[in-house]
Amino acid sequence: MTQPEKQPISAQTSAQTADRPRRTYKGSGHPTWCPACGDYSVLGSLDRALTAFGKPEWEIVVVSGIGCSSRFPYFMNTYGFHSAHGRALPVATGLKLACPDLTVIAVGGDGDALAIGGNHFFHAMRRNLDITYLLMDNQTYGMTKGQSAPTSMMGSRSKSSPYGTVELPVDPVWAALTMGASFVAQGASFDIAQLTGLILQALRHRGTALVNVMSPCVTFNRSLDKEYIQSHSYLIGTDHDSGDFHAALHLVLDAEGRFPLGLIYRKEHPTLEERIGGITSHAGGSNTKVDIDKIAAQFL
Ligand SMILES: Cc1ncc(C[n+]2csc(CCOP(=O)(O)OP(=O)(O)O)c2C)c(N)n1
Ligand code: SF4
Ligand SMILES: [Mg+2]
Repeated sequence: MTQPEKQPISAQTSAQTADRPRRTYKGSGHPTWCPACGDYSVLGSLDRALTAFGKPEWEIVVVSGIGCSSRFPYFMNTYGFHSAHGRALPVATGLKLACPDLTVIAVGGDGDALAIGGNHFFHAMRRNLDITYLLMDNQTYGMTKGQSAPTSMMGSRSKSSPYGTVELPVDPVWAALTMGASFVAQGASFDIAQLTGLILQALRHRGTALVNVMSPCVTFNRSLDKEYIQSHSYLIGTDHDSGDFHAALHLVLDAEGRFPLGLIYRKEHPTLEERIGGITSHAGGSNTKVDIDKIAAQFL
């Protein structure tokens, strides 16, 4: 694939895509995930969703923490930021506030999002910054070879819990809804068509959009496989009103303990950027954009 010419960010415009349409947002290198890892399908789904979204790659940044899933930015042809464990969301927050025109996509695993990054997860959900968050839930710490994670099922055995976990799991969907997220969806890595649609809706949503993806770790957690996910989930019906918060909570509290797949909740309200912009103008400040090339020139 032809790589785009490098230009200063300020000189690049969306119009450039008109004469050079992109076919992929994936990088040229082959991902280093294990064969059949669920994260491959998430990468493919994001690639398809971005193609439909239509922004050029230099207006997109993928931010991650640490973990197998957090290696994502290496496999993309967009800007990327591989940060520290649990810190994808604070980095994404800073980026979006500094460069509001960028499409910011945070990605990471269940450990990154809900253990070390749990604090950031909850506050990001209530702040409603205009970003998309792809959470790849494999119910384990894949990168460090299979310890129990906050989403691991109670009683499940792992290297760190040889007699079975004794803690209740966190449900990222429930957590996001109750912390005020304005868009919450859930997909499975093996259903690329549905996942692509959910990611596209998340990208188009104005506000924090969480897409929780059941993405099996075939090496260290074989109990969460396609068969398990299919038998413990259900597709959200077309009669569900995604603007109804109570109906969304009701979906998650399925009487048979199954988890919903599809768009669970969506309601637009002012974003963090808009609310901060309001404060800045009240305080007599300016929302003028900084000249990033000028700042970069001081250090390069
Ligand atoms: C501060 C810090 N603590 C611990 C680690 C070790 N560590 C690296 S990845 C990881 C967990 C990854 O699990 P998850 O976020 O679920 O990603 P996965 O590998 O499953 O995709 C841990 C504990 C670290 N890198 N940094
Ligand atoms: S260890 Fe698990 S999560 Fe990591 S790449 Fe392999 S299959 Fe995927
Ligand atoms: Mg994990």
